[in-house]
Amino acid sequence: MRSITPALLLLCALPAAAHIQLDAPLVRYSNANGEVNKHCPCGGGGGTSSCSGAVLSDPNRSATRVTTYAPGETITVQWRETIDHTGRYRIAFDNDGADLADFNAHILADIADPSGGAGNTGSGNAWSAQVTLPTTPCSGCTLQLLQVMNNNTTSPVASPVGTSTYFQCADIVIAAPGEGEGEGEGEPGEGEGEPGEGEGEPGEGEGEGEGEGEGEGEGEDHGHDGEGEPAEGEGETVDDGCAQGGMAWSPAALVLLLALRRRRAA
Ligand SMILES: [Cu+2]
Repeated sequence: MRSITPALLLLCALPAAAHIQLDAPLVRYSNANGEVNKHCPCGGGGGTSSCSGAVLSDPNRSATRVTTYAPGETITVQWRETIDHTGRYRIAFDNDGADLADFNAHILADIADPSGGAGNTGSGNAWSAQVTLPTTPCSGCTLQLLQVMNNNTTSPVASPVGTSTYFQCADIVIAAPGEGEGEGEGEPGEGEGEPGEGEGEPGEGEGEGEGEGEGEGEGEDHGHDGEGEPAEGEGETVDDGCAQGGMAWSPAALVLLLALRRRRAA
């Protein structure tokens, strides 16, 4: 037996292999440095893999590893089963934070995880599932993926409490296009459309730049939005541009500014 113990310890100690790795949306805790699966409810932080302790929430939301979706959007969740276990996968949602009770109350998908390490995509151990997000915007919401090791592939998991489970979470935001972060730019944009036309007034830098963009038409909107329709939405259109394509604005603005300067020079 002595010879076995060291071997088991070695296996358990190998940190590199996770049980599940959430690839999309971006996971809260990077899997780059080893497994982050064993703490209820998000894999890292406190809590136990059986959710049996006092910790059933994880307040460590990431400030930067966040993915934004539109209300009611259907998204594709992708993950890999890096250590095979038989049971269920469950994808759940919490509209405010990461609390097990809330995840249990808002299950988006529950999928059989048969024995064997094959995924459901036809590509190795890769899995994917589509889920539809709620229609209510939220700024601190969380998506949770569970690999429940209960050898039961037929019964959905109402709660992982008491069952050996592996966890991953993704910090997300649900925002109506247009509401976005509403950066400073957003508003100018709106104040706008008309000014744009009224416009020409050359004078002021950015304000106008944007003004014109819209005034004149969709052409430009598309330019920074990438999305055609918005052009008509007027107010919102503009917002879209700023909220989602913040970076796209710069080139457009620069072009306009350059154009203005040339006019002045001319
Ligand atoms: Cu295991």
